[in-house]
Amino acid sequence: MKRQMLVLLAAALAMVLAACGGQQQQAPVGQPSAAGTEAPAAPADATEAPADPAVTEAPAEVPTAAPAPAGGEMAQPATGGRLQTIISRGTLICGANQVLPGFGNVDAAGEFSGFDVDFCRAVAAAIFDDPTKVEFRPLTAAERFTAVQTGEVDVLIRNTTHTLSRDGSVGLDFAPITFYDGQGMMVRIADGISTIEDMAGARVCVQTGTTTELNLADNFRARGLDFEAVVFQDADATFAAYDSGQCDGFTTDKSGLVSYQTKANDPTEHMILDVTMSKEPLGPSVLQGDAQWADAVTWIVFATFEAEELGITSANIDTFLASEEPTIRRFVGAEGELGQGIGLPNDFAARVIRHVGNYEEIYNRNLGPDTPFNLPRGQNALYTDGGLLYSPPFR
Ligand SMILES: N[C@@H](CCC(=O)N[C@@H](CS)C(=O)NCC(=O)O)C(=O)O
Repeated sequence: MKRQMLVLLAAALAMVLAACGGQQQQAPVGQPSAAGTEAPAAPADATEAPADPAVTEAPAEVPTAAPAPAGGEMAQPATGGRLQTIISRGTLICGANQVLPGFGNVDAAGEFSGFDVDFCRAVAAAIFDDPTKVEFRPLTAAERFTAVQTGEVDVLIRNTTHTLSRDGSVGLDFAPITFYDGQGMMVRIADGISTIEDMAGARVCVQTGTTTELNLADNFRARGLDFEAVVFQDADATFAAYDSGQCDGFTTDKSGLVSYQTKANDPTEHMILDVTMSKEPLGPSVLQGDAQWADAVTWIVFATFEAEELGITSANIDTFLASEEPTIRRFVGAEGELGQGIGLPNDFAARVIRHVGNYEEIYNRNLGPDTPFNLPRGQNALYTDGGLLYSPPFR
């Protein structure tokens, strides 16, 4: 009965989205945006996503008998939820970025790579014991929330800031923050700009459908400065306009600035101001109302933090499998049934670490000293190293 109601609600939601086009309004290219009026990321009606947990939370039911994949125990989701859909399909569909080297990028051969992309692979590894069982769905800033709302993607892992409105009216549930970021500003060194205060009357290139657009207006208004936002729907077009001299500044998350600087005609001509214009905590999100699926993604992320804290890596994970230490035994699934409680195999964390690595490995592979970005860990260090990453106990 509850499931029937859920199906009806989902169908009604899909019809509303289809009727509305499910898209943001096209921002006029090259026009200043009305200050502080970022189009809502979702059609107004989509904000009525079913939120009654009594209706939408999957009850803990008998595990289904889906065929076990080669390599181990099958995830045991409650029937009917997103996790069951993914297992039946045999692949995870991950909403990703395709234009942001270091975070989410696609090469000429169609191969995706990046920090966010590795978290997609971690989720696939936990479910299928195979990090390749993931289909990447490239999404622009404007497209991303509709893709979650309509169920086109199972999870969105694409430099997306956790905000109240996205958690609330847009209808998402966020997993833990994987990258603590903040908005920054890129300018040409030759222009002699060293602070935002030097930018009175500046033209700033910014992508619509982002927190960036709103923060830009807030920051300049708070300083009493005039500016002209030159708004684009497309990220590469936004940067190209700046790079070709149409704007005095280009603003986005600092991670995005570092990434885009590598794409500039001459990266050495640009600098990133020493200012943080906002908090941009980036993390994976799923459609609100499927508590089990949200829990699964949440604990897959935590597993990468916990492994780093425990010193468990992709290279040494197998030496930990026979550990006598209770904390380790629970983490690798040698003891207890922690995975089962969230619909995953008990060794889900070991799978993630074996195939994709712990947080430090994921970070260094994509953003660390051996990459063009060489981003210091900063707030993205473990709490034991003065950062903000902290996993609750695996018990
Ligand atoms: N974190 C911000 C900004 C994320 C964002 O979409 N940034 C742009 C500029 S770097 C981007 O990745 N665009 C890629 C695209 O739309 O294809 C948000 O969640 O709104």
